[in-house]
Amino acid sequence: MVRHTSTSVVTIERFIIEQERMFPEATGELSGILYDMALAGKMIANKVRSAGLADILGATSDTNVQGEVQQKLDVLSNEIIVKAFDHGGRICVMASEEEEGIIQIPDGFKPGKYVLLFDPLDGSSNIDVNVPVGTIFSVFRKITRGARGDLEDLLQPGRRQVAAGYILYGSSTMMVYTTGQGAHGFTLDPSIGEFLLSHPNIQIPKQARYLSVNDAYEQDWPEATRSLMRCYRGLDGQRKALNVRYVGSLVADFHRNLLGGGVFCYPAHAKAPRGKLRLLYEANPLAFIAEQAGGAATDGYGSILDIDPTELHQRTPLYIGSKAEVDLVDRFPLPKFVAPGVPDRRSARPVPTATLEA
Ligand code: AFP
Repeated sequence: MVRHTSTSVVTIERFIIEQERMFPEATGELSGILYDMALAGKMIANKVRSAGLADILGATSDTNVQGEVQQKLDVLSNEIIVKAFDHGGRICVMASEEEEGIIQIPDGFKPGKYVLLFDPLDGSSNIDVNVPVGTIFSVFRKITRGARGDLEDLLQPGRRQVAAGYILYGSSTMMVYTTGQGAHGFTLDPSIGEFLLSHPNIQIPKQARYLSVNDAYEQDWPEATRSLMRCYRGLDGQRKALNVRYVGSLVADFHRNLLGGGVFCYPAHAKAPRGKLRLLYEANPLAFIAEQAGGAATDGYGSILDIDPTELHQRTPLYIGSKAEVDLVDRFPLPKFVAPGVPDRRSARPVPTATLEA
C-alpha cells in the first residue's frame, strides 16, 4: 500500500491515467478532454484571481442569448474553453451557455468523437463583489454519422453523459469530475500549478444540513412549492429545519451541499415557468455528479438525467442534492409548467450507462 506523504501526492493527471487503465480499450481521448478542461480551468482561475487588478471587471455592452448582460470574464472564459478544445481532434462540436448557436470545429482541424457543452463562468454577476464563480462542463459521445457534429449530438439526455464536472473558483480552486466511476475532487496547488487529489470518491452526506433557495420568488411560487419549502424549513412541524445558505452562484451552492449535505432548489414559478437554470450546461452535469455521489436531481417530475432535450438553451426547474431531500419533492405534486409549443419529453430510449471510454 502506498503511504501518501507530502511528496507522494496524486496529481489529476496520474488519477486520470489510473482510471483510464481500468478500460483496456480506452484510446485516451476522454482523458485528454479532462486534462484540457483542467488546463482551461487553471487559465480561467488565473484571470478570475487577477480580475480586480487587470481592470477587466464590469459588464461589456453585449448581452448573451438569455438576454443577460455578459461580464468581460464570461467572454474571456468562453474563448479560453473554445480555444482549448477546437484543435485537439477530440471534440466534434461544442455548445456554450454564452453562444446562441452550436460551435463547429474550424476548417483545417480534425473533428473528434466527443461533444462538449459548457457554461464558461457561471454566477458571473457575482464577480464584481468577489463571490465564488465556476465553470461547468458536460461530455457526450457523438451519435451522428457525418464527420462534423451537429445539433442532434448536443441534444442528448443527461443519462448518456460520459463525463461531467465543474471548476470552482473559490477560496481555493477545485475541480470535481465524474466519468461514471464516482465523483472526485482536486484542489489546485498554486505553488506548483497542479490539481491534486483532495476529495476522492465524494459521497454526499445522507443527513442534509442546508437548504439553498432564493425565496424572493416565494410570491410567485405555486402552493405546492411553498409547502415543500415550509417542510424543508421545519415549519410544518414534521421535521428539523435545514439551515438556509444561498450564494446565488450555482457551483458554490452545489459544492457546499455536496460536501456538507443539503438540497439546492430553483423551482419554476409564475414568471419563469421553466425555472432559470439551463438543462444542458448546468443541471445535467451537476445531476451526473450528484448521482455519482449518492445524491439525486429532479425537475419535480422525474430525474433530470432522463429529460430528452429539445433546445440548446432549454431551462429546467432544479432540485438537487442529498437523496432523501430530493425524494421529498415527489410528495408535493408540483403543477406542470410547460412553455407553449415545447413538448415536455422524457427519453423513451434506453440509454447506456456512462463508462470512461468507448
Ligand atoms: P448569473 O451567471 O447571471 O450570475 O446567474 C447565476 C445563476 O445562473 C446560478 O449560478 C445561480 O444559482 C442562479 O443563477 C441565481 O439566480 P437568482 O439570482 O434568480 O437566484
